[in-house]
Amino acid sequence: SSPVPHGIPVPASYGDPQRNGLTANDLFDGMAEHLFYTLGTRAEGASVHDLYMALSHAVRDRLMTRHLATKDQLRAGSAKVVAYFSAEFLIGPQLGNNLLMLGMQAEAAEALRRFGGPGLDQVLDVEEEPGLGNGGLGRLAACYLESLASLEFPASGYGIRYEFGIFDQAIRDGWQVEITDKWLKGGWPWELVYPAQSVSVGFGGHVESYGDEQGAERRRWLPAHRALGVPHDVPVLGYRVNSCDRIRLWRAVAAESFDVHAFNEGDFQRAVQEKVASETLSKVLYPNDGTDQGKRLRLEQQHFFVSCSLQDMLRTLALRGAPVQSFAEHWTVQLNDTHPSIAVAELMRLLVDEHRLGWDEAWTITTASIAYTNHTLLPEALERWEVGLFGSLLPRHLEIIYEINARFLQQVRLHAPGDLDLLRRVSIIHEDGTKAVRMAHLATVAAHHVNGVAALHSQLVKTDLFPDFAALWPGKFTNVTNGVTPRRWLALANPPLARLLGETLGDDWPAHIERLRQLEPLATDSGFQQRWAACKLACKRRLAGVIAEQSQVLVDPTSLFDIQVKRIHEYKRQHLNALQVVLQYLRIKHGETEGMVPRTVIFGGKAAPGYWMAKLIIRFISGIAETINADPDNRGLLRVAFLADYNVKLGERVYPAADLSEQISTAGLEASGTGNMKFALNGALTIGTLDGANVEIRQQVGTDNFFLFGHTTEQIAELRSDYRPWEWVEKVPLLREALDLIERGHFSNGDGELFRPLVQNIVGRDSYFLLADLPDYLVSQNDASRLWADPSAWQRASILNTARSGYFSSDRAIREYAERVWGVEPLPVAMGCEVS
Ligand code: OX2
Repeated sequence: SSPVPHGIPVPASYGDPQRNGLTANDLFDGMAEHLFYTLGTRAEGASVHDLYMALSHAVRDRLMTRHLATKDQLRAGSAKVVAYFSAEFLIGPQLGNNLLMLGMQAEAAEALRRFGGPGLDQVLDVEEEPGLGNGGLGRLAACYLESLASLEFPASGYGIRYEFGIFDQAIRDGWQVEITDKWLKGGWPWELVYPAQSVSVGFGGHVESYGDEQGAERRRWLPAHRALGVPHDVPVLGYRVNSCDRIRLWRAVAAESFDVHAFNEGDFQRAVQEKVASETLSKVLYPNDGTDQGKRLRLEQQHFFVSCSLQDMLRTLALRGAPVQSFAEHWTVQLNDTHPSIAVAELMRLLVDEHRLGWDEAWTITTASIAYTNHTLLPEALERWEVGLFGSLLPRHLEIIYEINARFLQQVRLHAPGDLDLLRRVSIIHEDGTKAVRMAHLATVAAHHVNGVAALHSQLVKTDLFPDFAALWPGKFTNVTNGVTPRRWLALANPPLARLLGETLGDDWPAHIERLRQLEPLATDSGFQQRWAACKLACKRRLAGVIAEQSQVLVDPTSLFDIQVKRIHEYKRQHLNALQVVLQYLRIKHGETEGMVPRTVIFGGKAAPGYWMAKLIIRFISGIAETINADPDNRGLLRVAFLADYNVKLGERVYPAADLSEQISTAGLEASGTGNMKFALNGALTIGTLDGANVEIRQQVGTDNFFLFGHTTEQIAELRSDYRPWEWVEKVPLLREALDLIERGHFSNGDGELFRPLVQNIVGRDSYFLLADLPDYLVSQNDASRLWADPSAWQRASILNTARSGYFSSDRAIREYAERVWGVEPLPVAMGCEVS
């Protein structure tokens, strides 16, 4: 209950045009006020960063009325709310996006003009991006929250406010160097802190039995220590609507800031130890994309944010005056991979131990509210926690998991009497060798739906990953193909194209992405093709500028921009692309340039710091770039660039500038991909395997507008049993020579050792079937060159790629989740003030 009685007038500025007005005038006044009162500086002499902060605060003010109205409506109502649980939210820069959502880009530019200093682009450029994710999985969570808000679904993201996000990547002497990401150093204006809503989370300790008032035996957990989670909310405004959801990120602080007893005894170090240990929980993001390190701190992080979030959700239930029994009617929880799957045990513990519900009732609530998204089939990514470690950190949760497992296995016994092998395979506890908790099994047993992230992947989840579970519960498994938000990835990232689309489809196209279809008849219109090409060229010029500034490499914006950006992984096969580049280079050296067109091959992506082969691949790309770019024989036919520090901000420069999108993973290994969608949406043609969402992209855009190559998933499976990569070497002209050149140090200033492990990896084992796919890949690359040589045919295909990519909007994906998984309805937010 609030100490301030109801009926007190809201602040004068709530709903006041000064704070909510969307004109350049209002924004200018807001900025002036924030420069003075918030930043304590004067407009004269304000730095670019000061202006960024002032503008951000002024824009944030304009979110606040909507944000509070969204919250008020939620608190008062009974609508089911989506809780999207994710250890990663890769939200990207906020200012430009919020201006777009509010429809105030021009106003912001005008307000800045009145200060007479730097322009909007310069101001947007100083924003530090919160790198609170590794790659696709974290970015997906951000796109989904944006679509949830834009479609007016009540929702909250729940995650961790890492003090240090994904490292910044520098390239030194061709090697990746990791630099600590200090995204908070200049102050980050996009979060709202609510210390009063902090919650306490336990770790370690032991469990004991006791008799409750009714004389029933109960279990209770006595944690050895506790940490506090302080909520930091990032508002997520929907596109031109009042709905302003949030991502609630938890920061860990010590329950007591220091041990007074130790302090009094003069042990100053021990006095602050607890504080340091607690804060470590939200200190840093693990920089592995899709691989699991099995570190204790990682499990602590997972439990920390999940426990905070569930307690927070139960608290809002109480605010609504609803009983805990109705949890599943008020909340639907989506687990973004298994990282938050401890939620199954924690929700059971909260319901059974803290709220004293019976097991069966608690289990009904838990299974009615939790759904699980699988993002990978790679065995190295499937989380398992050694029982010893798990039990020492979360003893009560381990008990609960054993109980869940016992009941589940009994169900299996009834279903398949005597099938001991089945029991062993599906058990939540892995029993061979060191006992471990299989988190994917825990999530699958509890979830009401399990989905993969592309049609092919969801199929493989059923047939390869969880065939036993799929036989037990066929209706549980489903597919929701990933999507990306067309606001950030088209309207914001590609201003020239956004303008053209506005003129062609009407200004509100970003809210109605299916309208892209209306471009189809224009695909052969030569006037439209020319305008289309002009947009692309402008974006390529912009990217060429970034490359020149970053690496002093000059690239020709009229050449074919052939781009592969994503985390560096052997299964994603950046080294296949690099090998192809070396072969093109040899063709040039041999004067066999027939059919070649001027190309700029661009790479970007981070390697996990402990992933040695991925780092060597970066070194290899740097090596070929250096050698090839310096070779005068090129005559402008081939340039190679490695873009350092690939992140959301750079992505906004990259996708719009691409002609050709490299999606070349070994079939069956990339669950979906989302970069592939961003490229196609921006009119790039894909060269790709039948993997992940590539399959659906090809179906949507048309097989003629997609360069397909490579073995299928089934063919790869067949090859696997008897694969001798060295036998494939002779099938490719120039390949022997290329491999020799690489080994002899042609791309490493004569160092004949450096790339030997890479060559041996490929020729010796080739676990990712580069050589088996190489011949076909080269054919497809030639097809791409041939089409490029016919500009009108290329433009047509490019336009059709955009026209037919509306399916890959995260709006479509979110509607599918809402209908088929969550059972939630939009809830438009009513508000006094108008949205433009
Ligand atoms: C990624 C997948 O590798 C990628 O294919 C997918 O598009 C993305 O998730 C979003 O669904 N960590 N990252 C992923 O999976 C895991 C695990």
